[in-house]
Amino acid sequence: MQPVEQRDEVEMLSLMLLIRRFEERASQQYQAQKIGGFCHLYIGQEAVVTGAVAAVRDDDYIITAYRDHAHALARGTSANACMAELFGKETGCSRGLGGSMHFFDKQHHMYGGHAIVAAHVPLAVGLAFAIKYRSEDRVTLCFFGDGAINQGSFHEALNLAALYELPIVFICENNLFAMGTSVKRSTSLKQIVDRAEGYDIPGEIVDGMNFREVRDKVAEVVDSIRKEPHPAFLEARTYRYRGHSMSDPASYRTKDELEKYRLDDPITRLRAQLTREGKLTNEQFDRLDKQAKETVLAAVEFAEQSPQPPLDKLYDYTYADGAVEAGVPAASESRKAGSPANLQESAAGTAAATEKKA
Ligand SMILES: Cc1ncc(C[n+]2csc(CCOP(=O)(O)OP(=O)(O)O)c2C)c(N)n1
Ligand SMILES: [Mg+2]
Repeated sequence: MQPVEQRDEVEMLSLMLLIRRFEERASQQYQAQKIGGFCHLYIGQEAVVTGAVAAVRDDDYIITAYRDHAHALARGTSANACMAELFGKETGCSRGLGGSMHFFDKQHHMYGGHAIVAAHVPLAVGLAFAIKYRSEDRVTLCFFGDGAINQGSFHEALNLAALYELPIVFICENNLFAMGTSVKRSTSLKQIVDRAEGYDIPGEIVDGMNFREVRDKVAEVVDSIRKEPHPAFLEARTYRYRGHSMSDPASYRTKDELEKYRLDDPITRLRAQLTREGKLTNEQFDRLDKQAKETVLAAVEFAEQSPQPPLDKLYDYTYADGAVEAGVPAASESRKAGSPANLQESAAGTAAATEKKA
């Protein structure tokens, strides 16, 4: 990708289209039972990650929660590798072992894909700590939902980031709901951004449906962090058009509310801005959309044709190298372990290893 200043807005619009079409197709493939496990769609929120990624360098770190397809695509992970991961295939970005919630792409500095709400926020702080420790001028972008801000790990992480003045931007994607719970019912604050104040972290609200506003604000904050490392907090106000996951009919909100946000669609908005300014024609837009759809269809074909991970890889990456010496059964041993008794033994081994370390 190009450096920030030259990153073309038409290119970013086509990235938003790719994300939108990818997820629409993923939804269809999920319903056709080609995709197992959970699947959370990002449709409606595209301007947040696209705007943020447009404002950073390729070697900056990003990390997010389980609504992660868009974050990987925005970072440059191919649609093929993303779709194959959804299909649980060996060619997927997590070798088919992670699935929808655990996209990972070290090459593009995308550090997940994390299913436990707010559990990745301390990891993000670890990434930012590594940057400072190595005296680099990178920045970590940590995305999370409104549901994360009341978790203990979130508070611990913000405290450390502030105390150590770490180069990190906390980006809360406030889509108004955590599963079916409205943020008004879960959070005592008038506005989420006020969370940052308690830790003396500068915070601002951005319109998460507006690509340009997100990009410009992230660029401004990142520029200041590169000059002098410090944490910053952005509350991006956005909306997910679909339910929490594929199995959620989203009956806790009204059609009118959904319609209001659809009228403010981030893709339509950037398209209108570019068209007004004479930078995009309708024919060009249609071509970009067609390309996005073709890329995604090719990704489905790629995922279909790709092999399953071999069975003997099932337990790989479960334990760190060296865990066996510490008392955890070897992958090859645990592979043999089918019975509950053996599984109990494994658990005992893990407990023994933990005890030894403590
Ligand atoms: C620690 C923990 N508690 C509960 C859950 C179940 N859970 C999964 S998603 C979710 C809602 C999170 O909402 P939010 O952070 O706003 O993200 P969004 O889904 O809106 O993107 C919950 C409670 C979980 N995964 N982890
Ligand atoms: Mg939410």
